[in-house]
Amino acid sequence: MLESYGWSRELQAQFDPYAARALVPARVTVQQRGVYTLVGELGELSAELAGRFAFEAESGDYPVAGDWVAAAARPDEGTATIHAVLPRMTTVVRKAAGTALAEQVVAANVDTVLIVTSLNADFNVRRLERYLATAWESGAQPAIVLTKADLCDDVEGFVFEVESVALGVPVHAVSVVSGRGLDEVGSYLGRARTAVLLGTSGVGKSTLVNSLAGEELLATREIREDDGRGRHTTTHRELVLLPSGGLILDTPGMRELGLWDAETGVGASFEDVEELFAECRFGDCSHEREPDCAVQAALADGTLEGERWESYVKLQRELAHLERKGNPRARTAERKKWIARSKEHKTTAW
Ligand SMILES: Nc1nc2c(ncn2[C@@H]2O[C@H](COP(=O)(O)OP(=O)(O)OP(=O)(O)O)[C@@H](O)[C@H]2O)c(=O)[nH]1
Ligand SMILES: [Mg+2]
Ligand SMILES: [Zn+2]
Repeated sequence: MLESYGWSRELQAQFDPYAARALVPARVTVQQRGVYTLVGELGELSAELAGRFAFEAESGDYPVAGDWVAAAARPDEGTATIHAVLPRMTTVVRKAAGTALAEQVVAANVDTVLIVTSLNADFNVRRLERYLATAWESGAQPAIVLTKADLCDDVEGFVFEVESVALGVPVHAVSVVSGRGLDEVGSYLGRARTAVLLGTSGVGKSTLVNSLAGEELLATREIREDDGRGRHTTTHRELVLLPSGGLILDTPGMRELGLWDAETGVGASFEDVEELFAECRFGDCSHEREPDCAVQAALADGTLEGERWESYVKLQRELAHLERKGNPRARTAERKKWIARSKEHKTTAW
């Protein structure tokens, strides 16, 4: 059971001290705000952090999907309490640019980082480079997956272009419609091998997981027609055990700040704010007084600073205004000003 999730002798050695405290080893498969799903010998358990752990841990120490943890299990209730995270073999971290922000760990103990981009969208070299840097720093091996090959007239040209940016990194063109390239992706997913999918919303990450799983395990959704971008269908990180015996970790696509990202290359300075939107109950939440609004919740518990939220709202308003005036130069200048200012608070970018 544990072995099929990648348990090893090395991990067992690291777990030994906890065994004496009547804790059990388990792997984190789902990570949502403050609630985790664990798998272990006792099956699936819903877990929270031990108070002491939460108190002592730095943010980067918190468990993430893919982590191995030592937990006190209550199998009758189907619950557990996480007391420790075992040392990570690889760590996928979202880069923090600027100053104050602690780095965000996205996934742990993955063998492969699959960088997913779609063949029917604009190819963004800078974004690819950011993902590649993240992958190399994780300790895992990167590979690039170009999805929706069935919608592209010049797959070879695209592959060539990507290969010339990502020297030495394998590039796979795939389509869930024609089945092209699925075996190649499958080659990273042998028994107990773990891969994480990283890529913008709507590129087809969850669809790929379903296709490899041979069933509709995860929700997927048509991308928005107005701007060709996804809508954050996936809202949490989830590790899925495939029939091949491999494990694949689906993640919510990071929405790019479409207006400025491509132009300035600064990256989405407000990604941490925009990421919250995926967790609101309503897709069209205005983040004012809707029920289950993640922004309001984050403001209430202090994880989002009021000042930062106001900056974001103000920026959107000003950009919309400049957009209406149709003055591209003023718009670019405005963005730069805001980006500089937002960096004084905190900045995240891939
Ligand atoms: N034609 C075609 N469409 C695809 C392919 N793969 C995915 N799609 C479509 O792309 C859309 C978005 O797919 P998702 O799997 O939801 O995208 P995602 O990357 O998981 O998006 P987020 O969860 O928001 O990060 C869906 O309508 C899929 O049917 C493909 O190979 N060919
Ligand atoms: Mg998805
Ligand atoms: Zn909201």
